[in-house]
Amino acid sequence: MFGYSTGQDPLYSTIPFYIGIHHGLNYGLFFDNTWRSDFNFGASNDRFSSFGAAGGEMNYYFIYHTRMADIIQSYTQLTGRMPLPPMWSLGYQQNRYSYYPDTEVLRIAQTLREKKIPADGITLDIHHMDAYKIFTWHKDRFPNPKQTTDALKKLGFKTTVIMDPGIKVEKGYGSYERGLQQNIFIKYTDGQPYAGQVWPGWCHFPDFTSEKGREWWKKEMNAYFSTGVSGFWNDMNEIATWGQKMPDNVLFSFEGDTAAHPQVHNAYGLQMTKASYEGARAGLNNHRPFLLTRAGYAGLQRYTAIWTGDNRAEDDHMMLGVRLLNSLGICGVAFNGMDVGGFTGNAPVGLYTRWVQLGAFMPYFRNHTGVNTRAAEPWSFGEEALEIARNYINLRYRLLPYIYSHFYEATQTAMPLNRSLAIDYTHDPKVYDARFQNQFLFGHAFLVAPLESQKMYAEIYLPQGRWYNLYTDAVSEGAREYLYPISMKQLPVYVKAGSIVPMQSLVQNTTEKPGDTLFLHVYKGEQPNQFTYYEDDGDTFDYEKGDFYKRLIKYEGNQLVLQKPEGKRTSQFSILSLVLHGFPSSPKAKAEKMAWLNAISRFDPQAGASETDSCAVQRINLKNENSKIVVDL
Ligand code: NBV
Repeated sequence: MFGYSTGQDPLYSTIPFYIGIHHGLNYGLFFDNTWRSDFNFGASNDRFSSFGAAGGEMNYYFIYHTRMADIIQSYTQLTGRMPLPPMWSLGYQQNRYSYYPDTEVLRIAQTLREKKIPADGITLDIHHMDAYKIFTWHKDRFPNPKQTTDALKKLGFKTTVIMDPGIKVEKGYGSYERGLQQNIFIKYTDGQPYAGQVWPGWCHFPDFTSEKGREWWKKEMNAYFSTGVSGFWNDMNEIATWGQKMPDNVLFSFEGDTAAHPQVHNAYGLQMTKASYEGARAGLNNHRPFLLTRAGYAGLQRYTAIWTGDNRAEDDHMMLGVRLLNSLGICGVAFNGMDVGGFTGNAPVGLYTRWVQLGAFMPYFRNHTGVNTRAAEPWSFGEEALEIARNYINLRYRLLPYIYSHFYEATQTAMPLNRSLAIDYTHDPKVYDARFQNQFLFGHAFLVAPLESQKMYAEIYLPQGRWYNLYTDAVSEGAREYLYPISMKQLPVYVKAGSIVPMQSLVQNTTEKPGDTLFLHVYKGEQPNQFTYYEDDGDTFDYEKGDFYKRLIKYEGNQLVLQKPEGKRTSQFSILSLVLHGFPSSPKAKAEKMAWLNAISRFDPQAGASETDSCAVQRINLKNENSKIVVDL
């Protein structure tokens, strides 16, 4: 599905779940069937919707709740929730198909540092391998992989490698020989292993739907652990082969209940991510692995993040991508992303800039581009684009306490980070208006309005409530449409009144300490609100043994209440700086807030803080502060 079209369906993954909204009611429907399935909405003159599959049982779950968030919660009670991701995977990721040799990878990492573009991850695409053979390294391009990943670690980067399912048919290639010997490849009905052509030439494919196949894969992954790799990217796992459709008479174990391709196709990618996640978890010594996949099925969130594959460097792909991510969020997959900048083709500078701005508000933030495209690193589009990209990536890093706390929420309730407005404003018809359908909330606080790069005017709908302009603090009333001129330098973002947004000082990567102060931004509002702040080491599974710091923060009327913290950990921050937006202010407080607003609006001084906004700042010492704190606002 290289450079798929915007109307193309299906793409790579299958999640047979949807939420129906009509007659003022809403329900979820999960069709638990891996066969090729069809969902038919609106093709029956709006009289009814229908769904069905080419085989299997008519096994579906009807979920009713009044709140859409509860439907998502119930659906993920059935299919599972995501584990906490490693903190580094929430930072900026630099990709290309492909960075090689090792010196080029290091040059990219070094340049990100020199140009002060915060980043945490670098990804090695298929050219890192010897003749595209999975679990190998190219001898000339990466003669000493451990040395390379160590050098990257020193610079504050984690390395992710691509792992496709195709195992090259080649005598003497260890993985192939062991696979044959252990009889783990999928087969035709006559017992001959199925062969398909991919990068390495003819390949066999492991049967991830058998315990034996997964165990084999996990052992093969050992090849990577000694080389210091931290992330694993499962690509081509639909299974994709050159111009071929896998025949129906290919058999899979299907967990001991042998089944043919049409029944298994949709589940194969999921089971590959299961093997990869379990392999990585076993091999990384208590460090949390990062997994990324292209294909999957309902429940993939238990093992992996997902991205939307080979999009095009075109405006409508950026906008479609936003809707795909919002849909994935509704379907329980909170950790999702798209190729920022577009995979095929060359983004013009305006499009690239908009896309990076949006990337700062995507759960997984990766810049990636195809093999024959122009360079797409943030410095490849001129000084102005670089400055804008840097500012939004900076904002992303400042927001990490907010983002991480929301990931924690996703592990508990599956509430996604990127929230279609349909989740909170389900019965407001305006949120389904084609003019506003791309708008979304990033966490509970930010409303993001994606706009095509050529647009000079923004048409925005703010749902009920009051909304602060992120850059100026100017307040707009909700339940209204707005139309105003925009600049390329700023992506329209609003903060909902009543929001609680924890932020930190700027770091260049997530291993750097963000100083001793947590900045807690509170936006005055009429409705009470609460937020669970969550912190842990961001790296290991020790949180499972209570090594975390969690604090419920409540905002009500004129009081902010920080409940007694839970967990064995002390916060990494010893000072809490309250930055109050929309409250009566002292001149000193105003100066601090102005400095802050100007910092985030630096690239567009015109749009900086306005003198008219009121604000306040208070400092609270968190050291040894283990009980409830009440602040009068
Ligand atoms: O491994 C190469 C690419 C990868 O960069 C891309 O992100 C994947 O979606 N991969 C597809 C293989 C096919 C590229 C035409």
